[in-house]
Amino acid sequence: MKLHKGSHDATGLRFGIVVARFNKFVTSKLLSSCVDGLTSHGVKPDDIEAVRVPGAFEIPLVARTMAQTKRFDAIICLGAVIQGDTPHFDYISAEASRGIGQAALDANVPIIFGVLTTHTVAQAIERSEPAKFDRGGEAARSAIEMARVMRLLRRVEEGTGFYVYGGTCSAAPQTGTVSKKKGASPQRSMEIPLWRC
Ligand code: INI
Repeated sequence: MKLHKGSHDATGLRFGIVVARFNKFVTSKLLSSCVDGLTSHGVKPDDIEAVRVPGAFEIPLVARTMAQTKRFDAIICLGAVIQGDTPHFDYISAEASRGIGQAALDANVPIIFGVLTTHTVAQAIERSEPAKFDRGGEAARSAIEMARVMRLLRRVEEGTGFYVYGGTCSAAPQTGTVSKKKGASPQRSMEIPLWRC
């Protein structure tokens, strides 16, 4: 069986980070452990660009704009929404998660949800701590894996890679046809090996 999946080797990949200033005592830790996570997997510091925004509510627009430039293999969103006495928390966290998901689909680029949504300040702090939950480092690893998966799938579109199926794996490759262009004639399509994994 040959199983292709996104690895954590990040050499040559480029990342954008959008980080909220609100609750900076938490988001600055998310940012530093995220950057550490990227560089420790081989990303060059020059291949990381970070943009600060006022709060989590502003993250989706900036994430989508960065993603649409096509200069990045993935965008990582970092923020901390902490529950208070009013329903404000619900509006901010719902809009941040919905908007970030929508931005990824609109731009067709992986956008990672590294926004903490917690009941207490203590929960937010321990989730940002590299020695505890390390959500910043986790966001970095998710971004690398998604960037690799998307590069792999795009190579399939170009006819130079292998497709990975969900479901049962087959031991031997089967042959499938991949069109180089949408609606291309069979003559302009190419046969490539497909492993059902
Ligand atoms: N922004 C956050 O990132 N986290 C919060 O906990 C938060 N709370 O609780 O209010 C928050 N509010 C600001 C919001 O994201 C916007 O920046 C603001 O409403 C201006 O649009």
